[in-house]
Amino acid sequence: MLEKILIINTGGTIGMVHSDELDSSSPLRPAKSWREVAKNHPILDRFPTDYCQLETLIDSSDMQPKLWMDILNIIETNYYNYRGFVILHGTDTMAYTASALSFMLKNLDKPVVLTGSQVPLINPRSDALQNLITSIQIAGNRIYGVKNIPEVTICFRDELLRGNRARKIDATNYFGFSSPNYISLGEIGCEIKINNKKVLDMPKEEFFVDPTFNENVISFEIYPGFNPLYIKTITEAHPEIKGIVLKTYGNGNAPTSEKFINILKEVSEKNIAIVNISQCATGSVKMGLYEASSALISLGVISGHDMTPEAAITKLMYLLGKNLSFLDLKTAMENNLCGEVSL
Ligand code: ASN
Repeated sequence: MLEKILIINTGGTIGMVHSDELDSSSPLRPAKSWREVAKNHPILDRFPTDYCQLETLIDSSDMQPKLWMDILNIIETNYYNYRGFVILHGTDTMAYTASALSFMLKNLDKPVVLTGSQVPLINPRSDALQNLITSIQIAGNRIYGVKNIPEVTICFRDELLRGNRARKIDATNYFGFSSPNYISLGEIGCEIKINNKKVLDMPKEEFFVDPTFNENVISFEIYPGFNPLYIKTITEAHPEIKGIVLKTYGNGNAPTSEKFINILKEVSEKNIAIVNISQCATGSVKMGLYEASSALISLGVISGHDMTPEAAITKLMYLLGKNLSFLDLKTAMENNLCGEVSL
């Protein structure tokens, strides 16, 4: 039985130090090495882990699809040597990385748990230690009596969330993340209680990495006064753009003006996929429920249903990388790939 968990460090607050060691109000930057920050926590040596890190540790604001490929490479190379994987990651873009990995790690049959913290591990009041140790225990599953969770998850504070359903919702408080349209996979209190019925089934086929990706996607959030000409101008100036994620109102409603509709028509005639997701924190796009979304249906706008923006953007990038026909792209986008959407 494989005992060990591989910790993959990408950076983030969890391993940060103050740029001026003597000034605790100076900006935080990633430490050069994990040892530097973990040395005061010998308890971490008690867990059966190996450690590796990206070439450069980053604030997750610098996360890039290229680094997702590096993470995928590490997982692929080490997949059969470890019980599970814990990815240390900054909270700012953790939900994007979790979503992207969920689409590209196919037939995952072991846990990939992302975690980080709101306060660096070196700070005495940090939330890092609890988040890290719980993540190691979840990734180590049977060793610690936790069910095997064959998914990409985010473990933060007192919840285990499906990665492609999670959002960073708080920049200050320790709970940090939520999964607005899907129930938590687990509650983390004195015990770790897994909501078994909500966890993805074990895959029947063999694991593989599917790293197709086309990042030429742009996202627009509409608001009263939004000038649709911006969509036209930007897509004309950048013909490489292949997909738009449009954050609309409520159930997927958008302005009905001729100007707005005509511009979307022009854009979709250029084979740019337009995905409709809601600005609301919870609930789903239901095009056709109101007249204010009926025209979008006839333009071939794709429904993002109740996907998070992070899931919709990374799923679109992933599917665009496959050079599908428009119809196949629309079908794949509107259907469930790995638990990211409720139908
Ligand atoms: N800026 C940090 C990051 O995303 C925030 C954090 O990790 N709490 O890397």
